Amino acid sequence: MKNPNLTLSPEIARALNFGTPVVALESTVITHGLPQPQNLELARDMEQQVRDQGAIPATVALLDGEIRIGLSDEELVRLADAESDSTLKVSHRDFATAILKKKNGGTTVAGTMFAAQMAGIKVFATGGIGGVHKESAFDISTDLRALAEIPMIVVCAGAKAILDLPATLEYLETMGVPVVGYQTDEFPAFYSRESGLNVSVRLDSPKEIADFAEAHWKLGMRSAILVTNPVPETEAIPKSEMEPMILKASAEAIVQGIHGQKLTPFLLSRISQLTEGRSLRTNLALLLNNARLAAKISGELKGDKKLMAI
Ligand code: PSU
Ligand code: MN
Repeated sequence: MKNPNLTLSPEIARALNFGTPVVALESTVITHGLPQPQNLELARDMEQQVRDQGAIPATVALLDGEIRIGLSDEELVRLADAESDSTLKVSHRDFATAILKKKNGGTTVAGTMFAAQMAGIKVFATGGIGGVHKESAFDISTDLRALAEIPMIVVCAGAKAILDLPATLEYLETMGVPVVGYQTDEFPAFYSRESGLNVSVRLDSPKEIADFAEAHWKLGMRSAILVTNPVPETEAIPKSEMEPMILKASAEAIVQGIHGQKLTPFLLSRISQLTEGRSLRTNLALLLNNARLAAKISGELKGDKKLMAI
């Protein structure tokens, strides 16, 4: 049954009807993850990367309390220009708040997966997923629950290195979420290509990833496939250089009592300051890289009606 709070842009509705490849894109990165004006440029560039690979970008967000799939350029500007304090960061439990209060909001990985699933989209590109935080054992991102429950291919550059990566991977294993390394055996750590941790399977082409997802879902599995795509070498920052910055930002968050939804945006912007913008450039590069790979994977799923009907 169609959800009255869900609105697809005409382009996305058409693409989904005709089986044209569609890639969902998140919007917390626009509203809370990146500074202005890089957030708007990035939103536009990610959409362009998807189009360049022959797929249609579906940026997901809340506008005036409506769940929107596929935004116009004007709408992207509205989201990017809004004060982050007046815009919600929308994960599972925040949708009803946004709807009731007619708010604008950026959807997190979990929120984007939830909405994209309602529209029947199977591939999604983001930067880095949320996970288990180091600052508090109980701060576990809803992203992990969404990955356990929503059948979708999620392309990321690993989990943000600000997280407890071993604990995050253990959680994904417990929940039966395959962690695919794209052309790598090692789980990438967002800013860095290395983490010292293993993925559950290495796959070397978009076609292999599409086939893997199909095999997983045909067994009756309902989880997402997490595809980890290391940031391009030219933009990567070695783990040894990132670690002291991460420790410093994390210690500051504890001293300042920052927790809950505000923690991830605080850590990202503090690390960007500490690296004098270098980590921001890395963040932008990996987002674009993930949009490209997601679009290629969506092309390999094209026309598979059985799969689209899951
Ligand atoms: N990766 C980024 N920038 C971001 C995020 C991830 O490079 O802004 C966002 C994603 O939307 C992710 C969210 O879902 O942070 C996780 O937030 P939390 O840890 O509060 O669940
Ligand atoms: Mn959290």
